[in-house]
Amino acid sequence: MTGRLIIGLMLTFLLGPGPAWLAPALVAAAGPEIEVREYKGQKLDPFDRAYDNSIKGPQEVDPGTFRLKVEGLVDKPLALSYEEVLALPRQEKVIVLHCVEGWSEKLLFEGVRLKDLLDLARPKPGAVKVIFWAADGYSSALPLSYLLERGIILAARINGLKLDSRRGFPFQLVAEDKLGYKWVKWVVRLELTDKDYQGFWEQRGYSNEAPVPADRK
Ligand SMILES: Nc1nc2c(c(=O)[nH]1)N[C@H]1C(S)=C(S)[C@@H](COP(=O)(O)O)O[C@H]1N2
Ligand SMILES: [Mo]
Repeated sequence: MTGRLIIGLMLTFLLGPGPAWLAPALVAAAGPEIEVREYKGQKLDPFDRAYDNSIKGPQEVDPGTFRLKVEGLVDKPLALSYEEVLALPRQEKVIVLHCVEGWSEKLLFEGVRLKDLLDLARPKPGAVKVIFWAADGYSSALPLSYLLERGIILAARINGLKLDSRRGFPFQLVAEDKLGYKWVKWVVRLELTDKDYQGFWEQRGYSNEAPVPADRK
């Protein structure tokens, strides 16, 4: 941030104010990203917060070497770079995450549809579940039909800002209508299977269906 500011000031000094057409490009290259806190009249919760309940804390995923793998019961296993994933059509939606601990947060998520991603991998007829594996060893599974029919997305941005090591870079699953423990962060691998699968919290007694209770909606 300070570095960008100094570079910006140096450019201004060296190049002068420059032609008007250059200004937006320089702003785009050097300017800080602005967080969206209100979307279509809805107030959003903040991107940054001190609270963290993840099993191993923040994770550093190297954007250079990272590949999102899609494996298991698929005709065409995938290993896509961050840019390749984001070349798919983008979608944004405001959704509330409800954790079993009792708190909730309303955020603007932007990402790609699981349907578009899975169309590339072509699930085999027997595939019924997708296990989401994360960089911290966490995992959770959801029915393939739910992911496809509900238009579920894998988010790369929250409130207009790119996910970071705390928020779940590169991707967080936006498991609408499901409790927070289904919203896998730091997603690095999808595994399609014909079996039932219990994730990290599910193995410890939490419901595999994980519906958001009606009184919390
Ligand atoms: N990889 C990973 N994903 C995870 C977790 C975790 O520990 N590791 N915790 C889950 C739980 S219990 C909740 S409530 C949400 C919190 O998501 P948030 O940080 O976006 O609020 O992340 C979920 N995804
Ligand atoms: Mo949670």
